[in-house]
Amino acid sequence: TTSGAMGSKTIVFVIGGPGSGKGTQCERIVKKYGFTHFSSGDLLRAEVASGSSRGEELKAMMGRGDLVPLETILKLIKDNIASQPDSKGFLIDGYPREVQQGIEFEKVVGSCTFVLWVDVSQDTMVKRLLKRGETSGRVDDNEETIRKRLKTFVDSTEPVIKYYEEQNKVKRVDSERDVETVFADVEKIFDNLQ
Ligand code: B4P
Repeated sequence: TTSGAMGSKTIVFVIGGPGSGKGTQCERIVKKYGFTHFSSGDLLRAEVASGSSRGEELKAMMGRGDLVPLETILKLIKDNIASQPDSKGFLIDGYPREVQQGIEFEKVVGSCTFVLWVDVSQDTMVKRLLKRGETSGRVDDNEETIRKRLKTFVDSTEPVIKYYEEQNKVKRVDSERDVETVFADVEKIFDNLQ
């Protein structure tokens, strides 16, 4: 079933905890399958980098490990999707992070084809983020914020997985393993789409 402005285009929501490997897998998917990739975190960091006063507020929220307001992130994603009318499909990475974000997106943009759930233990997430924090310069890759991001994931984003599981739309990959091994499982999912 399709709805909204997108007709029958493939829309994949990529969901996983902080440091689960979503961004990493999305890069590979784009290279192999040619989807258009939007990372909600990258879009927000670009907004922060623009130096607007709005950006300053967003930076503070992200630095606390909080979710930014639904309207802000939905508008960024919607505008970016609208700018790529010829794309064959979209990977929406890091969105929805709360059930309401999913509901609003499907109302105004289009229905999600499936959810790719990049699943990994909390211990592994913390380890990967601390390692990245040594070089990333990200305001949120420090121990205190990482703990808060994990809590936000459990409280707000795990219900998203449940919401789409009830619609039989979730495809899970075990991201505990190295990047190539995880991607081999991702390939099985995307090969079956063609
Ligand atoms: P994001 O930018 O989405 O941050 P993230 O969860 O850390 O994911 P990222 O894609 O960067 O990292 P990945 O797991 O691939 O969000 C940042 C903040 O923005 C949020 O906290 C929130 O404040 C805000 N935000 C974003 N979306 C929002 C929304 N929809 N609504 C409201 N607010 C929103 O990789 C992590 C590390 O692990 C990397 O260093 C990578 O090299 C490594 N790694 C990955 N896979 C690995 C593997 N298999 N083995 C070993 N290492 C691996």
